[in-house]
Formats: sequence, C-alpha cells, structure tokens
Amino acid sequence: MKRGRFITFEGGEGCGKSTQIKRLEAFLKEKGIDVIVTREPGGTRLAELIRGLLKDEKDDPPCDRAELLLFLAARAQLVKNVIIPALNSGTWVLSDRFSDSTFAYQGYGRGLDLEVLKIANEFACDSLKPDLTLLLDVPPEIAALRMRKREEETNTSADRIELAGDEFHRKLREGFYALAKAEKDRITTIDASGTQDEVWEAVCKSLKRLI
Ligand code: T5A
Repeated sequence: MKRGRFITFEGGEGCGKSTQIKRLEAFLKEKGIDVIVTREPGGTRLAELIRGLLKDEKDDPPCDRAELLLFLAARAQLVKNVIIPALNSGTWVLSDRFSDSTFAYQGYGRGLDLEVLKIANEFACDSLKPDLTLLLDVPPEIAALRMRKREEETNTSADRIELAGDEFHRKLREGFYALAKAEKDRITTIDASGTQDEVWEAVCKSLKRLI
C-alpha cells in the first residue's frame, strides 16, 4: 500500500487556507484520490474540546506555556488517532495548520524558546512532518478586511488569538518567512492577496511535484 501524502496549509489569520483546502479536496477527489481534511487545533473530539478552550476562554486565559501545551496535546491526539492511520491506509491528509503554526505563533509571536518548541513538538507529533506545506502570505491589512467582512456576514466576532494585536501579527508573519527560508524544499510561499482563482492557480502549480 502506497502511503498517503500529507499536505499542510499555513499562514496568518484569514489568509484563505480553508477556502483553498476545500477546492483542493474536491480536486483530489475528482482525480480518484482518497483524501481527508482536518484542522488544528481540532479534528478529534478531545482536540475540538481543547480548541474551544484555546480560542474562547476569557475568564482564565491560558498563559503562554499552557497555550503551547494545549496546542501540542490537541496535535498529539490528532496525529495518533487520525493522521497516521489515514496516511498508512493510503489516504491523503490536508491539514488546516500544523507544526509551523506553533513555531510562528508560540515561538516568534509569543516569544517562547524555539529549541524547546522543537523538542516538545517532535514529541507531540511523533516526528511526523508534512510532505508539502503551502504558506499563504497576505498583508495583515488585507487579511483584517477579509476577516471583518466574514464577521459581518456570519455575525461572529474575533477570538482571543485574533485579538492579539498588530505587533503580534507582524512578528508571526516574520516567523513564517523565517520558517519558509529554512525549509525551502518543504515550504512553498504563495502570494495569497489576489482573488480566490489566482491563489488556486498558484496552489495547483506547487502541487505538481506531488501529483
Ligand atoms: N494556532 C494554531 C496557534 O497559535 N498555534 C498552533 O500551533 C495552531 C495549530 C486557529 C488559531 O490557533 C492559532 C492560529 C489561529 O489563531 P482558526 O479559527 O482555525 O484558529 O483560525 P485560522 O486558522 O486563522 O482560520 P480562518 O478561518 O480564520 O482563516 P482561513 O482559513 O485562512 O481563511 P478562510 O479561507 O476562512 O477565508 C477568510 C475569509 O476571506 C475570504 C473567505 O471567503 C472568508 O470569508 N477569502 C477571500 N476573500 C478575498 N480574496 C481571497 N483570495 C479570499 N480567500 C478567502
């Protein structure tokens, strides 16, 4: 049995990951490829409960270290119970965020030690690495406009992490750039400030080496 491929989508808030993942899922299914989509934090019952704590706990918000450990606990559960079994059975996995988000948000954004993160993350995900990571890069001003529009359309409001402030979002964008520079073979950066079709075209181009 040929192992499935593991593709992750990364980027700042509202960069358009979920939108492109839906398109890619439909595209792969059309090609007869078995595929599942998952998201982080989330994707199992326990990980979805942790997601609620991470995004919405306002009375007793997690401190930076607790936040890191909660993200990693959710990842450990998802990797062991969903991602590894799927890949071993030949199914492709598309994940809306994975380890790079931890390095960008908790490392570059919150300022936690990157070496500690590396060891803790490898432990959580049993050293699993994506075959390909697409980093959707959008200037924060454009992302903010998209998010505001979505909030109006869906009558929702920004969560705890989205409200972290401009400086935080600037630092995490720099973090994603640094990660992409360090792992050029795995991470492809895509300019995601264009239309959905333009971004999709770039996504397809970067998939060529896998399909
Ligand atoms: N986090 C996560 C960490 O801090 N550490 C970690 O280790 C991990 C795994 C997750 C939060 O957790 C943090 C990061 C996050 O803050 P989330 O709700 O899953 O929270 O948030 P996001 O992953 O940021 O997902 P979003 O749904 O907010 O953004 P997407 O998926 O990137 O964007 P999408 O596709 O939903 O698009 C947003 C809006 O823009 C429109 C869409 O229609 C939608 O309304 N849009 C476009 N508009 C114009 N042009 C385009 N090209 C567009 N593409 C999409």
